[in-house]
Amino acid sequence: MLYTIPAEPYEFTFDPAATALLIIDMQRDFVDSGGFGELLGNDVAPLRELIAPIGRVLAAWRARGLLVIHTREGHRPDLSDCPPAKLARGKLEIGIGDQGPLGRILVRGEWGHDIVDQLRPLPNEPVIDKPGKGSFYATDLSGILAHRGIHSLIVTGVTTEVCVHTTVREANDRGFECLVLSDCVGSYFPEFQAAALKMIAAQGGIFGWVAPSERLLDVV
Ligand code: C5J
Repeated sequence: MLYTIPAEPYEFTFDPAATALLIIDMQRDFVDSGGFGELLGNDVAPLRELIAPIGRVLAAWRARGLLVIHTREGHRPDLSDCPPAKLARGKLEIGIGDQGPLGRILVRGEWGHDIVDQLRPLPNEPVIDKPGKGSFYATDLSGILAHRGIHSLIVTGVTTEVCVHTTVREANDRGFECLVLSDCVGSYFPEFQAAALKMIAAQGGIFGWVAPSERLLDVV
């Protein structure tokens, strides 16, 4: 059965059975006090505001028995999958792999690397550990989506202009139709949030569609 909801730049039509909810990088390192995001000098409050609306979409999606996929940005403890350029970037005093208040920053298995309690994955929900910003690069996401017959993605998470955008662009080039939920993606920078959302729906939906989560919750 197909559903159609109002969106920018025009209505978004999807088959729930062929659609996955993607929750990108809702990790303590990005949204909690003491995490990497805050150590970089950012205010994490705008990102914490996403937990409630994402939680509502997650609950609705789970209630329908539909596919939920979570991602986490991070690296092996020996950092062998982290490009030296990424490690060096920013000339940071405390950066990837270093000990921070929430454990070693963006290192798999550490407290800060994991997803916030409120959005904790269920055992049947795939968690994609990605070394990059995009969710497709160097991961098995393509295979998981192909095996489930997924061709549309409902995209949520952080940050809008970095990992959300990179993922949506990767997905778009692979033929997926992406709906980005405007109140379920967030940035540390309000001006980036506004521009990043505009860029997705511009030029006839060059990367996809944008709508508030209530439009989706009206139908699922
Ligand atoms: C960043 C992300 N911002 N998940 N990662 O470095 O967007």
